[in-house]
Amino acid sequence: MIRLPRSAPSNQVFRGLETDGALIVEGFLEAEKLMTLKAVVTALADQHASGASGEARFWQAFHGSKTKRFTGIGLHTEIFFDLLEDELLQTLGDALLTTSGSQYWMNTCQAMIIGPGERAQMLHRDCDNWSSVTSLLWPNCPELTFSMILALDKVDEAVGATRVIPGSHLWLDHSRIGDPNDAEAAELAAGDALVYSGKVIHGGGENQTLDRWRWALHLSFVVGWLTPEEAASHIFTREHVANRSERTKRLLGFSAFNPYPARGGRLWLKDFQTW
Ligand SMILES: O=C(O)CCC(=O)C(=O)O
Repeated sequence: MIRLPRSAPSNQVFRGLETDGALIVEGFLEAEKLMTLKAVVTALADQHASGASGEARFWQAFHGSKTKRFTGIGLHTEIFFDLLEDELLQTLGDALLTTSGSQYWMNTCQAMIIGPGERAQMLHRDCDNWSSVTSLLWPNCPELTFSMILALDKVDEAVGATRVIPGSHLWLDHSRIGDPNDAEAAELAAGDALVYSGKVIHGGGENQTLDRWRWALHLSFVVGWLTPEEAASHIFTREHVANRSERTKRLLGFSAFNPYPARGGRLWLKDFQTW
């Protein structure tokens, strides 16, 4: 898998995504912020049980019965907002997600803490969250979403590193879901990030350990004309975003969608007005 230092020019990262569909950015988050973020997520994890409670069987299996997942990280730390403003993520988002419309949302930001004994997650493409679009347009589907998995601690294969099939974003057959034997574990040092296209086949790894958790944070973005996974504007209040940038407001759903220069109507309006 391609590995680039955080200092690499963003066009190299972009090219890596184009060729492989996924790559590792080493040292994505600086040590001090990483320590704070890890402390916040660890404290929150204590308040969350493993498994997807009260959900349909598919989601129980998809999320993992021994895995803790939770959102709303930005209610507890400013570092969430720093990530939204991150220069590299902004450059990638602008390059990848604005070809089919001028704006995009945060899709979700969630802790993904894979517990000891968890089975490997099924391989999948994140863009199939919107499968009614992907199944119609594949293989000519625009990029709908891209994601980052940020390691809050060392993430090795044994603990459940994300498994990726590099190049699978270019497969012509949408029904081809890949062979787990072809997947590579994206091993990360604390602070490294796996960045990947919504089209690339991947899945959380099996946690083969008896007592180690896979500490990671997922952050993803989605084009502005689709509904994001997480209803951020129902999690954060107007006060949370009042003094923040237009970008952050837009990412979290506190701003209308204007499709200019692509064709299409304005969306997410208030009484026919953009806001
Ligand atoms: O936990 C991981 O490494 C990946 C999880 C994932 O791909 C997902 O839940 O969509």
